[in-house]
Amino acid sequence: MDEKGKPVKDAIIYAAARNAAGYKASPDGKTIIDQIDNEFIPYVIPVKVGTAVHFPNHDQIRHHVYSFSPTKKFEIPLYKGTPSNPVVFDKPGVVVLGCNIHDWMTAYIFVVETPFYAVTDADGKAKIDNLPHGEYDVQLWNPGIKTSPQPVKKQIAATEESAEDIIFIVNQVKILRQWRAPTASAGGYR
Ligand SMILES: [Cu+2]
Repeated sequence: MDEKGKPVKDAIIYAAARNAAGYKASPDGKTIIDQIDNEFIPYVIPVKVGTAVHFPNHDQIRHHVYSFSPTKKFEIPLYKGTPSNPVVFDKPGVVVLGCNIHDWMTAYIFVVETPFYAVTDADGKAKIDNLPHGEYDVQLWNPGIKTSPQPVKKQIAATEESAEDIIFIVNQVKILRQWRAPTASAGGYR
């Protein structure tokens, strides 16, 4: 929740083991950021380092996907359909996506070194399932977070029987999303 107690949607929580040398778990399934009705879906997505992300375009018009973020710079020039090669995110950090044609199209890929993560829903809640035994640092990130003076971090001990509730109070700035995608009722493109 934020300082006023309102739920914070689209926040990523992730748990890093305090003692593990590294995780063997590899990302399961295919990771996709879709383009539907001139928006990226989902708006925020956590992925583990090394994950290949596919960027299919399900619109009838072309999009031009890019990132200038130091974590991963890339672009997929104007295209329709599914590009043959996914993009591999090989460093932890934030990647901000944009589309060269549609300024309002934005999404965030948050690359982490752990496979244990979840994204908060409209109620501001998220649940990390199947955490193996151990001690974890649980951290939170979302696009509007102010991380100073300290990143948000809490320690938990996961055991077989227990589920632990953690509440994060997030100090954040409001993200102004410039424009929405045009809708039929809004009269098309601006
Ligand atoms: Cu576009």
